[in-house]
Amino acid sequence: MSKLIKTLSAAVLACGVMSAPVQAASSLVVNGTLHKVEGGTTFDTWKIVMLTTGSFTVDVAAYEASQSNVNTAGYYTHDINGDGKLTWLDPDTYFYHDNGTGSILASDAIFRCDDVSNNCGGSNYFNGYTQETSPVSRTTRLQEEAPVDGSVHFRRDPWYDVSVNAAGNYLFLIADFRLDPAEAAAGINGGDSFSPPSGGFIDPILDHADYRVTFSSDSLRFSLSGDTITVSAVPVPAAVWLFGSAMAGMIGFGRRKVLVAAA
Ligand SMILES: [Ca+2]
Ligand SMILES: [Ca+2]
Ligand SMILES: [Ca+2]
Repeated sequence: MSKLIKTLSAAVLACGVMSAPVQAASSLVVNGTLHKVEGGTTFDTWKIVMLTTGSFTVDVAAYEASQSNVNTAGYYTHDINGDGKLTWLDPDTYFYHDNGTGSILASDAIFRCDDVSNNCGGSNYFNGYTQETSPVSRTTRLQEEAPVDGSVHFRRDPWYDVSVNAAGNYLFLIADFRLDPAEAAAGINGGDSFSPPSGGFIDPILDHADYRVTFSSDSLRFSLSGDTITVSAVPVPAAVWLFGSAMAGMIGFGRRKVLVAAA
């Protein structure tokens, strides 16, 4: 075995030892349930720790019918989470700064996205942020894309691409339409109720509503611990570094031989 092949073999062996199993994945699905309580409805808060800048997609599926009125053409119901029940969350999502205190402050609100291509545009930023200046910005997907996003409602479930321009700690809030920053700070979506299809839907479930959120990215990785979602860059495998080093060594070795031969 030549010295070069031995070097490469050693690199591959080292790689086998160093590349520990990576838990982070290119997509992450979280599920939750919001509840009707005295005075309104609950909302959920997920922490998002952004270790890097980059882009990812947020895709919410919740409202378990294709239209909000049973008489609308194309109306059908679909049990998204397969629990045998139809529930009626019209999801409203928000990004906030995570101030680390456990309290949600209106002054930390960054943006809102309510629906596919609705209440998800330039005027739905808070605290003076704009699409251009926000540390986290988003661009809605379009209604005509909806058939592939896992949602069934014509637009109620938000679906958008997030651009993280500053690494840091953020909060992702999901509520029933709509959760004003003052309500988020107060801890309850005041006076809110879930919205079953109109037009004669019989005996709707109104005490709770379920949701599913899929985070995905071509260039970032997600991991979940409790209610904290950590988003990181795709790690460069140890094998790549070691192979690169070995190749550099080979090139240097080859070059020295040429120089010696030329002398
Ligand atoms: Ca269901
Ligand atoms: Ca919505
Ligand atoms: Ca409200």
